[in-house]
Amino acid sequence: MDLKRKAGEKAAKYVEDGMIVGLGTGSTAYWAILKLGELVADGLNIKGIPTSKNTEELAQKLGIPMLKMSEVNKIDVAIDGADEATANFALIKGGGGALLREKMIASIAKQFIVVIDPSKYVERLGQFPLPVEIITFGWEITSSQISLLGCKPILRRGNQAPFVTDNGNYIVDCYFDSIVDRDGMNTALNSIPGVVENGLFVDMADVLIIGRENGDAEVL
Ligand code: ABF
Repeated sequence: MDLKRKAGEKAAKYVEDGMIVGLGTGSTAYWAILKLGELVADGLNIKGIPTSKNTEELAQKLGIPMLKMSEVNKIDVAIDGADEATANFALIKGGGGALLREKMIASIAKQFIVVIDPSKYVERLGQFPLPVEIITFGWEITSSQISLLGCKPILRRGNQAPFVTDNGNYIVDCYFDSIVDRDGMNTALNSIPGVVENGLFVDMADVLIIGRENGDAEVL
């Protein structure tokens, strides 16, 4: 079985009847949402909070009832992917462009479950460029301020035009050699005027599930 699928379906097992579930974005969280769709069809009573418009469309197609973020103040379980994850559950997220809503949902989840394939499991964060969501106004200035933190920010583009997030903002993908002080970097980035949020998720994940070739997915 596909390693992403193994991880995603394993995560779906953490969801119980009556829960409010954060539904992540990306091709690994996809499998958890697909499994939840099957369980809902079999009578599981849950409400989903999607982290992106793409996920909202998928959940809608699957018949998973949803709530708006404004209708909840707590989430029981959030299931989402990541671009990099370390043994102490530090994450880089945002390759899918949904990091702001993902971080908001992860921050109010009682249990935040991250699902990855083995290629995302790294010794140290930073090989993957760190996505940073910034407002469009004066984005060049914001980007140059970010570069002073020791990285090379590149405006994310989709077929020539700048990529625009579900929140109407831009993303710069920031190339660091490596990110040692994750807490410090998270704070430094978010204190730059014009930065909305960044893809460093530090001390947020509760469970890390890795799809493995042999046997069941590994749960850390
Ligand atoms: C999303 O999942 C993003 O935060 C992250 O970039 C992406 C990983 O995608 P995939 O699971 O497709 O590798 O939550």
